[in-house]
Amino acid sequence: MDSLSPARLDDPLAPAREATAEMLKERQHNYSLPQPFYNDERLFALDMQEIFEKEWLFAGMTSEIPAKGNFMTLEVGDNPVVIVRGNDGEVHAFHNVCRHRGSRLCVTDKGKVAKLVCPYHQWTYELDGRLLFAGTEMGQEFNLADHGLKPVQVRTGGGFIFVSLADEAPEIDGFLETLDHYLAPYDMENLKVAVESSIVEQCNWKLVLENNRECYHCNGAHPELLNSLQEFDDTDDPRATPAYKELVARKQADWEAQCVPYKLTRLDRRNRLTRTPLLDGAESMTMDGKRACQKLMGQLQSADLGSLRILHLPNSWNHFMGDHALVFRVLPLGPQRTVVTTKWLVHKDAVEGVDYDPEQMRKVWDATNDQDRRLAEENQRGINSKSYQPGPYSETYEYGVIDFINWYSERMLENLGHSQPDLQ
Ligand code: 3BY
Ligand code: FES
Ligand code: FE
Repeated sequence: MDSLSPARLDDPLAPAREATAEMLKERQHNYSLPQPFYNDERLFALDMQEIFEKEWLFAGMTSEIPAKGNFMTLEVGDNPVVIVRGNDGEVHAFHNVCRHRGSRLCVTDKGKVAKLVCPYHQWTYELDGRLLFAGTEMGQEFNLADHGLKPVQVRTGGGFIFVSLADEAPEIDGFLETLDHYLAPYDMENLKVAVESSIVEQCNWKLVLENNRECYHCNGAHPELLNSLQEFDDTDDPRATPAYKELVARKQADWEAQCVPYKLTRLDRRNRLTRTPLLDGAESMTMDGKRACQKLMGQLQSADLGSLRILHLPNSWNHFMGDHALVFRVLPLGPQRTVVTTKWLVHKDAVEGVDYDPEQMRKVWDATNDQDRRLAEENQRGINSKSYQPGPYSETYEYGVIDFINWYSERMLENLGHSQPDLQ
């Protein structure tokens, strides 16, 4: 090994690794995390190395790259990634880094190319990552075959694309099969993005997830969302009322008859799927509860399908209604900066201005995202105070947050080479 290889240098994060493991072992269960988890540079670097570079991350939808040469890009911390539909029709992913001098290769969010051509000196790669052309000036010894793009692991299921920068990524087959099953009615290859938004939140990524995992704040914060959303999504929720349970039983009988999957499924503690009714009478998450797109997704005959909710830790939650779907992707930018991308999906043959008005469709979640951004940013500002100390989560209202923090803590400890102390 080269004597200057980073593996031979001291790990500058070594003290932070030990301190992090100690804090996690000693943390008070069912309490928010100590301050450094939300604002420290070293903790952020560990989150990127140990969580975001090791887990499967939601990247986008297969319908966004329908034809060969269609690509999309994303940044996992410092790691640019490109996902491309190959000549073989398969989805490939690579480090978006040229093998010449390391320039970023694809510089737009999305596009379509015949080959991947580096903007710097025009080295040219096939869609499967092979280097095809490097000019005539690289000398006799130069071997194209040694300079292909570095692959990134990629898997698809139910129209979702996941990437992992890990050498050995966690098992994901069960989740992909479950997604195929739940999303079969939506004909996921035949969707399109009707609206897309990316907002940068001035807060740690875990505060975005924590906020999303509870509806304790909904009454105070989300008047538009509560025109259609039930505050809980599970009949086992300690707050579920008899009226909610009766509504669920009625709707589940309808869904059963329509062969639409609905059962609550949890996999590997990272993934949770469930179909839950919206407020009685509402068929979509819109200001008035009416459908936002007249053409339903897939072959669906009814829009009265509630919302199929899909959670994928660490970086995605989703809502699928009958007329449109919402997919959410969270990517950390810094210890106190996170980008949240939301896409509104409709049937690819739905016609803008005829079947749907994007301005109407986006209203509820534009408002909700902005409200959640403010809440998470205020949460961050208070946490940065020298007076902050971890506070207790409610076991009835915030069990989703408890689950997320327990999962995070367990993954982090395991990846740091420690095991999680028993959760009482
Ligand atoms: O609807 C959601 O995606 C989450 C869950 C509860 C509140 N929040 C807006
Ligand atoms: Fe890509 Fe030179 S860095 S061709
Ligand atoms: Fe919210």
